[in-house]
Amino acid sequence: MTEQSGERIRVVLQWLQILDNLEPAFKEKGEFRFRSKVWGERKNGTKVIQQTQFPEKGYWSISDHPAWNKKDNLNRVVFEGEVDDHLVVEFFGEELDTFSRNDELEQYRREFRGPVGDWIGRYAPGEDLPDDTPELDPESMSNWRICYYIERV
Ligand SMILES: [Ca+2]
Ligand SMILES: [Ca+2]
Ligand SMILES: [Ca+2]
Repeated sequence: MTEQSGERIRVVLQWLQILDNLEPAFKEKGEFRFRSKVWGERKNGTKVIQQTQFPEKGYWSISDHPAWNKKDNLNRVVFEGEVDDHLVVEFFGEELDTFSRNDELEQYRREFRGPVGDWIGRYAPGEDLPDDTPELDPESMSNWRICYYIERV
């Protein structure tokens, strides 16, 4: 039996943007921590899964002021590996609070199926629904937005 070989890809987070800092109105910045979970089922029945956490230590102070609420140029590789015809990209974010439970950002999840070539590209707010309702784009969530790309390695 020959080993069926998949395609090697990389998923890279480019930027994220906070629309609601999940803090009381007088507080300009929230303390954010993020993680990603990217996984796929292989044709041989196994699963590939890679999880990352960022920042590696502590948190990022991010404002939700429209002028400076973006963490740009992250270029963070959240997955690099071989896949066949299935991939799920998930991002999670939480805002740390000292005296109460941390607040959670809306969870991001997007599932890709079929030929890998169909997924290669950039995923950002706006490009799925360019005309009418950009707020319904999957990368544009209720309290944050993300942009990443999937590329062949
Ligand atoms: Ca909070
Ligand atoms: Ca806080
Ligand atoms: Ca999009």
